[in-house]
Amino acid sequence: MAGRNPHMIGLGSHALTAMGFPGYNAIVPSSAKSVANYLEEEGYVNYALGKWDHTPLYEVSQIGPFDRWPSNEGFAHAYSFMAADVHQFIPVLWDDHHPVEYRKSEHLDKDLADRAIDWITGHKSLDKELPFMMLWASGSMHSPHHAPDEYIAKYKGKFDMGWDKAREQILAKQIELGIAPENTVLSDRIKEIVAWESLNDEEKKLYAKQMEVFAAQMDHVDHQIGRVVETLKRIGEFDNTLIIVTADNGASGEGGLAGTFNETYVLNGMQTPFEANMRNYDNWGQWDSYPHYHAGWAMAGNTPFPYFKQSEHRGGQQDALVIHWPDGIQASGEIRNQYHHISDIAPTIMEAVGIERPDEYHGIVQQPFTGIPMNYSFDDAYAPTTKKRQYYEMFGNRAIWEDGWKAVTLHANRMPWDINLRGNFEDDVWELYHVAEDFSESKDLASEYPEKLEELKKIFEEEAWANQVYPLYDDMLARLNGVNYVLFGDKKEFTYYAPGAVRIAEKASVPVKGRSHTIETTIDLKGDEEGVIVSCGGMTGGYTMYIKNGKLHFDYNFLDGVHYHLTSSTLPKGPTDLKFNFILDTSKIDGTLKPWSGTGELYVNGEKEDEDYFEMMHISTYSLAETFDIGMDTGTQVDKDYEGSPFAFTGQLDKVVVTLTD
Ligand SMILES: [Ca+2]
Repeated sequence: MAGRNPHMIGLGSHALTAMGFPGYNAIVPSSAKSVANYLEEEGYVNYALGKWDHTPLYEVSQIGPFDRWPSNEGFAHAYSFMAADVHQFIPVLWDDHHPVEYRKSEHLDKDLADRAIDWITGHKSLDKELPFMMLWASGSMHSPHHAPDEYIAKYKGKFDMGWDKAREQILAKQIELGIAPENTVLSDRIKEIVAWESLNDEEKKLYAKQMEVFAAQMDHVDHQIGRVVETLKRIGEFDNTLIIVTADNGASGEGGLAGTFNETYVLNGMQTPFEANMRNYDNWGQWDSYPHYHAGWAMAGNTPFPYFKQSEHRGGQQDALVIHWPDGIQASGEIRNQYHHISDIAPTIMEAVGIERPDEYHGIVQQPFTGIPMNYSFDDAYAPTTKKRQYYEMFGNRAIWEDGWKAVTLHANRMPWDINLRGNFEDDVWELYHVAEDFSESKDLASEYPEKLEELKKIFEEEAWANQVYPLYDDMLARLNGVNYVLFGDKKEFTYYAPGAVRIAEKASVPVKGRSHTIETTIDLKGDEEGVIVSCGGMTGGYTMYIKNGKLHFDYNFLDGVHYHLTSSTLPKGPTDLKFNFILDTSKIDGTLKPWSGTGELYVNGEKEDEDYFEMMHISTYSLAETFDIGMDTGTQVDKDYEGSPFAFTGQLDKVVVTLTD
């Protein structure tokens, strides 16, 4: 949307793994406003729906700042989840600047299509001539892979052939359609992914189901996009609307070598045990799972390319792109092979609508676009590529493309399911591909053309320095973990007042992970109240303190397989002090990133009521989208003991004080 290289706008990494250098700070500069800002200046009304994931989470609250929200990035309206992903059946959403109340959904993609249809039809009723732009960013096909039951049923048995045969079938189809050249060689199976035929029956059964659910979700989101398209046809706006469809940067291998029923395993540096996945076989893809498929299916999804999302091999950076615009493009149903980059989308939109990038935006000089418009290719299939070169960098993986040649390195040979692995950048081995002839990066020419490789590496250096790529870093897990701590410095005491302290991003709430702490409140108990006092996280992990059946409960949910649960005896009436105390076990800390441990204690009026040793606790993330809430548990529930509602507290809750005691 910004038309500049990612490092030039502070997004060389991800807002969740930001660090204090210009290429990675997640603070998009005012000198690089988005195409939506520029169109808005020209009278467009813009709408954003679905995923909005580059705002640092500590800015996702009612106090902002809103500089990096849709409202300040050119969108008049937004209906979004401001996170990397979200539960599709119990979505945590923002409606402009307001948190949407707890609700269940048939499927979020349907809601996003419904809202798009509302906005388009309303807009065109009010002013037929007024132009609009819409960013419709589904959570699909990111994890969690959620689909309606009837869609999942449609794909039963459809992937029993396994990922190896699937790759062959997909490539054959790509060649038949003309998407891949006829001489395309399938890249080698990644050695970390075992051959499908070597799996046992139980493994095949689980992994086939994982892909069935993925396909079901894809089918469903495709149907929802179709509903929006049909609406444009119905109101006579189809031919006149420029539609651009593209996908995530490669199929994701973050599900690892067994897939996962709970994606937060990988976010805490762990792999999901096969048995834990198998326990979720029947509900895979339903509301009480949060799944991601086996990396073998991501490999198949990236056919014919090697590796996955995150890598700078083509498996992590070659995407399908569809551009449809009957009134602006004479060609129809054709294929284009010019080399372009995601940063070329914004300049293409600007050229299509006939608006030039302003030199200044609200008095601030604007960086030139690094992207190049693609419009020249609309009606000329054989026009030579106008792009000269393109660098790539993500988590230390690097590549440079120039004139049909590409040099690329996979940092530390790290796979996307192993985010804790680090290495020396100097030790990385570069490969060389002539992608103009070798579409799938199947033949490494590094030893054959060492001079060409050195020439490209030199160009990478030039581009890297010119685009704020340095310094490189690869400590993703530590950074993911660290955001929560740096936000608050030495602050020890956090007071949260009812009822307003809700929808606070996990990473912007009191940093209790790996810290001794207390959670305390005093309530004038009448005897019949129940509900959540404080919660953070949800079904994928977190903690919650609540009253049910006259007793105080504290539940720590570690990756939805292990719960540590404390319960008091029956509570007294009158003003009562309720306290959870956690003592970190420092003897288990050895400087490596592995789950924390410690003792949890529950107190009522100063008397200890229960205690337990919490053996496995998150080092990084309970959830990507769930929040910290006082007086309820929004989104999904931490403890299934009260599932199905926010379980709002029915008594008189004044405040909750969380104190870091280490
Ligand atoms: Ca929750």
